[in-house]
Amino acid sequence: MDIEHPRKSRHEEIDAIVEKKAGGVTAVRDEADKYTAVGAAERRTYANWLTPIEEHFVCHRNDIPDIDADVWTVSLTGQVEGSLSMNDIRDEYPTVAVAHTMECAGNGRGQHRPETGSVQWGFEATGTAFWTGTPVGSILREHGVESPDGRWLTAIGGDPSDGDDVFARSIPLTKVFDDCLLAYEMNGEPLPREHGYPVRLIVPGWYGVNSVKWVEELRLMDSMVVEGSLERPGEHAYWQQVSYRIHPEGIEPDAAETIETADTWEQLEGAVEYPYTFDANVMSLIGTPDGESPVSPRTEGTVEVRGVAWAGDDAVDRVEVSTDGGDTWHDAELFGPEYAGSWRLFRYGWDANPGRHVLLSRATDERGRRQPTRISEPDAWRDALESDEFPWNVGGFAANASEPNAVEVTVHNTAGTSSSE
Ligand SMILES: Nc1nc2c(c(=O)[nH]1)N[C@H]1C(S)=C(S)[C@@H](COP(=O)(O)O)O[C@H]1N2
Ligand SMILES: [Mo]
Repeated sequence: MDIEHPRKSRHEEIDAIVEKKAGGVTAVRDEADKYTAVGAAERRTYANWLTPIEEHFVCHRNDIPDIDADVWTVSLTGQVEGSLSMNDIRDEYPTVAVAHTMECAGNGRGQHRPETGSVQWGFEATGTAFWTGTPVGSILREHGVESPDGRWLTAIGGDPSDGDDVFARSIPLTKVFDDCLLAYEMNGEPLPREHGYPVRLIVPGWYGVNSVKWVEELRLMDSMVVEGSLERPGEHAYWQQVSYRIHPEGIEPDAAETIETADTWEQLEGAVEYPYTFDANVMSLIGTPDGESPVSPRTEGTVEVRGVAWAGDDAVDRVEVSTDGGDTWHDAELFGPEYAGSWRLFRYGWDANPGRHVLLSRATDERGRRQPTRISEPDAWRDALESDEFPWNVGGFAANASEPNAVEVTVHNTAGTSSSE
């Protein structure tokens, strides 16, 4: 889908968000000029567990809708029927708060060579927030839906489309019953407009695209959304079946009604021919040192290397740090808050010598899957995995290679000497 005349308001919207977030985020290059995309402004965001709203990335395709929460409703359609006001959502059901590491499936796209189109994210399109809201499972049970039965729930955004596509994403009902929520608060604040006000879906541990903002309809179906699934005009399945799929150049993936596994890595390993971006692949980022200024060891002689590591629905089992560009690796210690679907902090006491060093981190999840070293050449496709590489793909999705996220650090003084930092 090509939009030939991007709207002027794209830039106004980006400028307004950057200004509102007061230096916490910056605009990200988008050649096609189609997205509102801002990312964490500094690597240091990834030295802390909770991402403040002002440092949390924003990504969406359409204009932010102007919504009056007093009259907004979420309709239940398909195999379930109902209509919920914001008061219903807030007052008629249990309230939960979940920690969720949200990563845009396009995070790391800018690391693909040759470049792929769209938003050139480095590593800044990820963050962890607390989201407060109502379990979608409670709403569905109250409306007579007893069990998943292999079905799917399609969430539809109320954002006006600038083409004729509808922003609709389908989530397996098992996942919905497990832990999905309709969120109306972020880090204890009312949901900001750009993050989905007044209500959004949160799919814990899954790529950001699944967490539909400005939700206006939840449709219970036997299959994922395909063209013709919805009772409304427009293109229904673009965001599910065309975009956000992982495939090599020159391929137009077929639309599937259902798939065996939503685990993105399992799909990449061959379970699905052209994978859908659902749960997040194992990934890690160093937050400090951030490479912006030289560091000096603490009195006992070490520099603390600190960062975050996550693995979607899976737990992080291990994080290793290299301080010599990947030649040797050392186990880091995991610490801090531990919640399903959100990242862990890690730290490593680095015995640092003066000079310039290249620092890397790589995480392994509880299933033994480790971040690959680099992104492959364009034609490798799946074979890349066997050479410890992530398959270059034309949409630049789900990349989790360690090397492109390296940080170059200068160490000034050795232990015991005074520092003027
Ligand atoms: N309705 C709607 N929901 C959306 C989008 C969108 O364009 N429209 N973008 C998705 C994508 S691609 C991402 S990465 C996340 C980003 O959420 P955030 O802006 O709150 O960080 O929202 C998702 N939800
Ligand atoms: Mo995204």
